[in-house]
Amino acid sequence: MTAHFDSTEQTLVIIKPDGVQRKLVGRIIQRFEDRGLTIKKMYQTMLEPKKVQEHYDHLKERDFFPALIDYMTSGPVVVIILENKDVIQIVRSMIGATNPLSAAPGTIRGDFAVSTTENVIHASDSEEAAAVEIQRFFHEQ
Ligand code: IDP
Ligand code: MG
Repeated sequence: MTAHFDSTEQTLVIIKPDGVQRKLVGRIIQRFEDRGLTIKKMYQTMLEPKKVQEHYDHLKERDFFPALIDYMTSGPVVVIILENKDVIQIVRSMIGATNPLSAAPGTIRGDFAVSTTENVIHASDSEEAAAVEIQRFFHEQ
């Protein structure tokens, strides 16, 4: 195994329906390219409720879960694999906190979102999550 292979990591990003509807796709991708990250794969689709339920399984007991599923299936999303050394942590820091009160200005959520639910973007939060999510959203590609 080469050092280059060892140092390369992938993460899964979803530009959520509000991001696509508000025509933020170009500006969000620009941020990733400006940072130097590599876009490996990308497509636009309408998500099936079943796939969103799977994706947010860790939240299924929460009262906002039905609203979250409705929101995520309300319009097209853009699904992206980004690649770079340490890309999972880099992208999490670029998207900002889930709570809009904590999402720092300069982050994607801090610049484009004021809602806890409709917060423009998803990104994998660990190596384990990234592997599962890439398989979930790209196994047919
Ligand atoms: P993350 O997207 O920052 O990783 P998670 O806790 O994994 O945050 O939650 C997944 C998504 O569920 C959030 O991005 C947001 O759309 C929604 N969500 C999370 N917590 C809340 C909440 O307290 N109220 C409403 N929606 C929430
Ligand atoms: Mg999460």
